[in-house]
Amino acid sequence: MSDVVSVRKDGEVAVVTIDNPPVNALGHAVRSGVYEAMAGLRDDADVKAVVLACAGRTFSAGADITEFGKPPQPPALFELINAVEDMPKPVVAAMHGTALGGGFELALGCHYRVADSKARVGLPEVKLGLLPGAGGTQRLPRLIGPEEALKIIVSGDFVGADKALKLGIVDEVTDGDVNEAALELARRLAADGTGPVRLSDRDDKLQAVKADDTAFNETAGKLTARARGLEAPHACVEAVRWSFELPFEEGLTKEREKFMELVAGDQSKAQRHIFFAEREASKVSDMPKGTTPREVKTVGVIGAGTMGGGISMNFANVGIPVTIVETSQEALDRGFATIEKNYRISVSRGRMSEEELKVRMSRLTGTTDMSDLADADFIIEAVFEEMDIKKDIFGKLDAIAKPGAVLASNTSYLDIDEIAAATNRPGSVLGTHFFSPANVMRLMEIVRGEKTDFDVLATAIDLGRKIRKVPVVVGVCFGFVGNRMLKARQLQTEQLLLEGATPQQVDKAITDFGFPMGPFAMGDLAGLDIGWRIRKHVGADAEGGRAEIADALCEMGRFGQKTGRGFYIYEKGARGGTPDPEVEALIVETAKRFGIERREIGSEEIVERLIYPMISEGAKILEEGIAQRSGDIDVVWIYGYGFPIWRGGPMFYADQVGLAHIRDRLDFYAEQTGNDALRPAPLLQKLADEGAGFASLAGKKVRAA
Ligand code: T1G
Repeated sequence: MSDVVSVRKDGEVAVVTIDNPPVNALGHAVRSGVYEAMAGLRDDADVKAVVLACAGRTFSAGADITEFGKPPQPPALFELINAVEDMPKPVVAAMHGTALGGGFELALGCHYRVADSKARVGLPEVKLGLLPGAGGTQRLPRLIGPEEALKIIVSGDFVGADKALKLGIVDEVTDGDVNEAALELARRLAADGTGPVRLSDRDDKLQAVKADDTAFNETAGKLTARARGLEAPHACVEAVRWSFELPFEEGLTKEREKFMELVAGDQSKAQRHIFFAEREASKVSDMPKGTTPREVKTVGVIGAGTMGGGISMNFANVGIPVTIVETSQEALDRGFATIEKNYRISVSRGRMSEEELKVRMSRLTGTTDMSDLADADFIIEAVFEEMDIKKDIFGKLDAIAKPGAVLASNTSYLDIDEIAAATNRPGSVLGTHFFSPANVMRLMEIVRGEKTDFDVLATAIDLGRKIRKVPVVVGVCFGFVGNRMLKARQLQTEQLLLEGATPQQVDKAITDFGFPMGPFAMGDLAGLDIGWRIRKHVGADAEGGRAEIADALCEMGRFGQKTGRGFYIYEKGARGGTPDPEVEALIVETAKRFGIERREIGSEEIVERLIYPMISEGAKILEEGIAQRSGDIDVVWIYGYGFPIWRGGPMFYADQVGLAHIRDRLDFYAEQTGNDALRPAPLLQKLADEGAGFASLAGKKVRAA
């Protein structure tokens, strides 16, 4: 046997065990090991039944994603699964942990399935820009019906053991040892002489939808409604349809063809890049091995405003009690009312029970006395973006917080080192930058100060994961990674208005590119007054450069959706804003005042003028070591700003476009606008000249020109 697959006999039952840490991915060695094991057991007359199990923390989590794009090595996963299904004796899958993708498909090739009560199953291939490519789109519909199968395959969501039992995905759920339970079932099957039940032979669950696919089509429409620009969800629907429109073998062949097409496509390459980049982004290259995070049992949050409230919810959601500090009871009441309102929305959508709402609210305690944070393990300040206020708070926290407490600021661009210097424990200070709405957006920029201790960094990363965020470790600079690049984009948005574009043209170009919203609609949603106040406070050139139009609108009290008017007009009950001739007149008049000759501007230029300066800023961020990897920057933009995941993030996208082209276009626009700030960053220039991409920097110390 191979060292990743073993076989042992227990009476008339053989147990085949996969042992390929960390997640029993079905790489070549595993596939050939199981293939050979099954071949040997097939003709072994002493063996009447087989159990297929996995060692370690989980049943197989699927194909080995690192193998994609490399020459295939037989047996292919679908061949292995067909061989398992063809076994002349019953094969029972024993599932624990997360049986996902090809791992779940392997279980579907087995004839019976037993799960432990905490197990989950799923087909998350769609999140990698793929579809289940080893029979899942043909077998699962035969097990639970096409409509239910569609929900699992197109969403990529995991299904818990109880629901899996209800749906008929598993035959048994056990609170005990799943391998024992599977062995028991196998013994019974052997004793009864019960043979294999092959899904490929079943079509009873397909009859209803063959007769009438209306409900199926409705479900498909709902599931793909938000698939903006993504190919895989539609491919999944097509493949599930084959399960009831074609014979099994034909459906399997077409599924395979579609899989091969998707796996070679740009979208899946981008989404697989993000899968690994997301996991890399919280690894700190110089962190000593064995650095252990401090234990966090209680959290303190200072500020119950939009951010403080949203931040607090993340901890209450995962059972960590939070003490929220505000300056007045009235501010606390407002904050708690907002939190409860947010939870009520989840209850009204059936995502949470009334009981759970009460439990989560019970984990939140309000106080106006900061000394109530004396025992908190991790304290997050989420007050106004004013350095003096933050330094004052950190000075007070330093005196109140217990030794070993971590002190974090949610600042979105201020200097963490300056904040840390307001305490006698700079090693315990860092930034935890959440993105609004903080209880929804998954990105968490962890801002590492010059003096931040490694275990403090590890604590913030570990806590970020616990509250289901995507932590990205970044360095100190104005705006860190995300907002610094957003500033580069914002500098161009207003310029484009003065040069000839309208807000709706810019927004449409960006939504067509794949963002959920354009910059002007986003500004109206967040409130134009936020940037306006910052520009007035820190000076236009510091925050986001000149924003004549936005400032003029704010002077007119047009803050955006909250005032009914911003760049657009927001009629009561209307979805989205409508263009406002008044705003266009303001733009024309302002351009005239600046002596700018307006011209027609196409969407291609708009995309280049907004995205390429961001990429150039990203190159500067890499040069300065503010981000460790280009993939970290991609993760920030995917999870913090809605950069279309099927483009892989700004730096991955740049490599797809080609850095030489980006360099040339930036030089062209710098000439055309007379704005040297548009020139390509030295690192971008260097890589372009070498014909390389940002990916070539992987694992290297970044050096500029
Ligand atoms: N292949 C290769 N490496 C994988 C992997 C996989 N499928 N899944 C995880 N890893 C690595 C991961 O990069 C990390 O590495 C380590 O394992 C721990 O993962 C034909 C084609 C299982 C829920 O999409 O969802 O089957 O950083 O940090 O938080 O139809 O991993 O330690 O070096 O995420 O406990 C479909 C992907 C594949 C499942 C565990 N399967 N994995 O989460 O640990 S395509 C998936 C996950 C397929 C077939 C198709 C999660 C997890 P490192 P982790 P975790």
